[in-house]
Amino acid sequence: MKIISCEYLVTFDEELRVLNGYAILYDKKILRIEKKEKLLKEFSDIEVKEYGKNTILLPGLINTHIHLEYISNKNKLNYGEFIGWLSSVIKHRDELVKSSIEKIDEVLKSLLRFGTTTIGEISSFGEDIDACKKSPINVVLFNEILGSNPSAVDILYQDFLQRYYKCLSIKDERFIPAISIHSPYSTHPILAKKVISLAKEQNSIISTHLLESKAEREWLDSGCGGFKEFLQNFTPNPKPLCSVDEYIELFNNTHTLFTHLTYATKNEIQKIDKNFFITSCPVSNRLLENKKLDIKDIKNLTIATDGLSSNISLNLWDELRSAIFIHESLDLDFLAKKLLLAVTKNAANALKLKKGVLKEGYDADMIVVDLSQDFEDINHIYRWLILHTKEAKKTIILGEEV
Ligand code: MCF
Ligand code: FE
Repeated sequence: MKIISCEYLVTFDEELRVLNGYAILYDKKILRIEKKEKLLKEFSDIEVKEYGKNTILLPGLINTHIHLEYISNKNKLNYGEFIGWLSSVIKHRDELVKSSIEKIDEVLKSLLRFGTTTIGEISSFGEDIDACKKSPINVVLFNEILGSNPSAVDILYQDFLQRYYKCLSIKDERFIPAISIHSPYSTHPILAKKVISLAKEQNSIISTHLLESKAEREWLDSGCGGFKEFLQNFTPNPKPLCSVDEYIELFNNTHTLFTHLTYATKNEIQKIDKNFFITSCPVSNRLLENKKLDIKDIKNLTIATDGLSSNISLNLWDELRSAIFIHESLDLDFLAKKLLLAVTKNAANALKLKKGVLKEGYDADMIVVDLSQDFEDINHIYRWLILHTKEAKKTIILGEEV
């Protein structure tokens, strides 16, 4: 058992309490949150980490959607329009993945420095599994499946199963296998249904991309537009594999994160928000199609970076700062609080983890941030955190400093 204290504790508990002069007693879990003096008196002989003025203790950040197999991308991929980007991914995929693999260890270390303690990794090829397993970071590894050709379903499913079962065999408290169904334009419903029934059997969570481009909207609604031309490269006379409603329905009674939704209607967003989780990647959406999701009323919102395939940084603090400027019509303090909840408490719920809140019984995943200046008004703490934080002074995962 150890004790940690900072000037402020930003808890993200039910009342969103910000505590001053408190400390936390923890081992792998948060055991107690009490006034500092009281804990120090009661536990006089255990290790105490006291951080001084202007320091803030908060739950470790959770990035629910990231693609580590694409981290070597800088300027290979086309931005501005989705089909152009997708074509460039297909063109450069092999070289990008090959050169990314050797960098994953270093990037995971950098995430820990930033204060990210958990990631939802979208794993397209399984080349990220070993590095994720080795790292002290918590990983929910979403094994991706895609393929629109019904005659290839069996081969694709077998390849997916191999990766998924490899993950199951090395599962532990920090490495949790999950499933990613790429998208409605790339994945045949037969394949999607197969893995959804496996997800139900295994109680596994699912992640999927949906409605992130005008072309995807047009394609699913009417079978025309940019996707028709694009898909003709792979199939003669392509037709949409399902409608938006049919796609969403496939996921009924599953625990699923829907990512992007920038071209979803208000109605679709409400329906998804009621039954599932929504991940927004503001920078990725800015770069790929310059469209933002209206996040104001979304309840089950998580914010993520996506990969360096569509971002310039995997630092969640950078993403939150960008989101402040992208969602310029929202009140600063309302937005800052919403964004921080989206990378702590909501993100933990979305990944089905008992994390993201400083509360007794929750995992001791915590970060210390130093704002190095007295607060004029503690009510603005969320905005100052986002505007000024670049990395954590200390990162703790399951009670261990990393
Ligand atoms: O989230 C972004 C944009 N939307 C879709 N896919 C990806 C993103 N970043 C990387 N990807 C990957 C995806 O996992 O790109 C490939 C998939 O493997 C596109 S389909 C050939
Ligand atoms: Fe993605």
